Amino acid sequence: MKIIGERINGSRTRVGTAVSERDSGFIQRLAERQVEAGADWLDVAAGTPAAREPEDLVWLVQTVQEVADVPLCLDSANPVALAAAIEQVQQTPLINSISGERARLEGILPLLSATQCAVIALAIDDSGVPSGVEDRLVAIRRLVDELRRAGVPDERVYVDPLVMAIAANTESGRIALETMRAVRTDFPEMHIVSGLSNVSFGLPVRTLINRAFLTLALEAGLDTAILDPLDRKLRKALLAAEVVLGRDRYCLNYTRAYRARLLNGPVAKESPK
Ligand code: THG
Repeated sequence: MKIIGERINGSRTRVGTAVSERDSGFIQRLAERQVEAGADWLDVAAGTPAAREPEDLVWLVQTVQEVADVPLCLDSANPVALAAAIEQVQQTPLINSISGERARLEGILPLLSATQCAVIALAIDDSGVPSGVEDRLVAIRRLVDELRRAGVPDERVYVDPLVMAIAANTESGRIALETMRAVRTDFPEMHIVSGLSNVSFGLPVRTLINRAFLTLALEAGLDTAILDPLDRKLRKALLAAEVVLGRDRYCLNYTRAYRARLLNGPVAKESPK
């Protein structure tokens, strides 16, 4: 399982302030802590109006790269901001994201053809997020056709089935999971990615729902998640689920985490040599 650290997102109040005040120390601490906690990519989202976004995203990319040695996940729907950010990256980034919406497709496809960037492909088109599994697969297949025609190899595509709030529709969890299974079967070379927080929106104790969803999604084919790597309980649920699914060779990650005291509270000190 690969992790995209989600915390550097300008839609969060504190991060939005740091972006507008150019508080590089705050952003860099967030970057360092997420990498230490195991993030494989850092998501960067400026969350500012389109006119400001290119400049803000470029600042975020430069600021984060001064302290973090992982690739970035460039989180924007704006092709101008994405193109400017791509010019600055030190490692091949993941573009977050493209969709079947015409304007976005036409703006972002050329960036993919011209570079080695990987891309997150959202199950959404000009008529919105399709409601059922079959409709969602139709949208995904159309988008996959466009990506393949543009010469983007399947292994560079991360399909995001877009999980919706269960509080709004009790079928939302099941629809996302079934979409994942179908994508895994139909496009075995592609990756499957998802954010976790939408699923629990509007319910109490959201982290509990997020953990249940993550565990089930892993089994359904999720290989990459956009989440908060600093959330200890989520990390523990993930480590345990990977052991159960046989995806942790020799249970090495799990036992390492145990020895690093990440799984339980403090344990007795080892006796001195
Ligand atoms: N798929 C893709 N990209 C995504 C998402 C997705 N990018 C954005 C989002 N979803 C994932 N990123 C975040 C970043 C921060 C928070 C949640 C998701 C967050 N949320 C607080 C909460 O949920 O309680 C509230 C915000 C705040 O603190 O103000 O922190 O699904 N491809």
